[in-house]
Amino acid sequence: MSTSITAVRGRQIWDSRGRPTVETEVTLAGGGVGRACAPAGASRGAHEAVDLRDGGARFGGFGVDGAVAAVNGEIARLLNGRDVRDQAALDQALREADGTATFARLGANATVSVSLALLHAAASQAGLPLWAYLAQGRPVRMPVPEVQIFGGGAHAGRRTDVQDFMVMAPRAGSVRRALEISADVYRAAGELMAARAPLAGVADEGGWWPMFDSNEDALQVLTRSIEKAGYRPGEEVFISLDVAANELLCDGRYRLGLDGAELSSAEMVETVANWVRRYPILSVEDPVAQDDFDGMTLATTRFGEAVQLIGDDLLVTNAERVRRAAAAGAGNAVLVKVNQAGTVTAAKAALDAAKDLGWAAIVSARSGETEDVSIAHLAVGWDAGQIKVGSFTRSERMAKWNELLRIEEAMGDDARFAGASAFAPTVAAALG
Ligand code: 2PG
Ligand code: MG
Repeated sequence: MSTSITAVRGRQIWDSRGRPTVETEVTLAGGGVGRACAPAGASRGAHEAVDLRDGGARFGGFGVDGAVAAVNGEIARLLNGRDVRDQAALDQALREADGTATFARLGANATVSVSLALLHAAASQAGLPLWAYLAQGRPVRMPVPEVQIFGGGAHAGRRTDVQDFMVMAPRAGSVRRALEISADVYRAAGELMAARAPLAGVADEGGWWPMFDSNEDALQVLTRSIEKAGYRPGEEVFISLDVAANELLCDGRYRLGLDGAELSSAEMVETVANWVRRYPILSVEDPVAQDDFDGMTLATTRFGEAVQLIGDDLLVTNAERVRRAAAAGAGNAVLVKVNQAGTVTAAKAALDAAKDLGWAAIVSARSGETEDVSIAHLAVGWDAGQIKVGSFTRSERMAKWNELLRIEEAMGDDARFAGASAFAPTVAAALG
């Protein structure tokens, strides 16, 4: 059968932080080939699937010899001869073979590269681009990009407490236009920052390395950057934040080092609520820590009607946690990272759970990335509505933005920008 798996081959390659990562190539009897690379997070939730690292002195402990060996040995034996079209069954076989809840034995870096490579191989054998293979003829929307302008937190030596200062242009009408707008804002932000002090380069995801006196100072400069670029903040361009508040938690308190503040969960929510009131903020990710469902519920009650509230470390791309959060009114959107779930099928389940509940979904890159462009195809083919890739420099980011442009062009007249429809209903209504 042409869709039989004939080879699964893993190798060590290097990611955007110069750390080893796993790449897998899957070959089929019919000649179809799929290849995918594992990304790696820096601000990781305790409940996400875990990478297998060699430890020890070599490569700072980040080696992936064990994960590569798992792909070439146990996983290859498990998958050889099977039908690549049974993604769910193959992902389930990986889960059962691993035997842990977090892929701790085989490594999520091994399983995610395998799972995605299987998907690519199936699309290749079907003669379709991945997004079209996933869409199966259903109409899908082009996702609204979230583009980072300043990178902080764990991605920039904690130079700001908030991790990602991003922009969104949900009224842009196309990915192409949304990216042009983001490029203008990125450039304007660099000019404004250079006027204050020499620029200090870029952070892990390509956003300007932040040099601000407070977290709010960054919000002010970002708002001014939107204006300087010639756009109306809160109308044409909005701010999106990833607070990544899990990284701020210290002895049960949220520590904002830049602001000299130590806050309770309720005070943390109030601080973010004040930012939301004062700045054109449309979306906030992880305003509280990974197990603070109560804080997320409070945030949702305080400002979740008109503002997107995303769970990342809180939900870790886990369908069960999405359902638990929805039942508690804790948020209205899920970040979807395939490597948090460990397989394509588990990640899709989290996205489907969110959609069933009327929540929004954002397919996301990690801070450690490669030239792999799978997420551009997943965001389109799964009709996620939104995508988060990082900033507008560094080719591991640009590769994904550019792939979206190719997909949008290939769709031609059928291309439909998700716009306001990408958000949960109350947020979409507020956007108009
Ligand atoms: C996040 C991601 C991307 P990391 O927190 O959303 O910004 O970061 O991959 O380090 O978890
Ligand atoms: Mg996050």
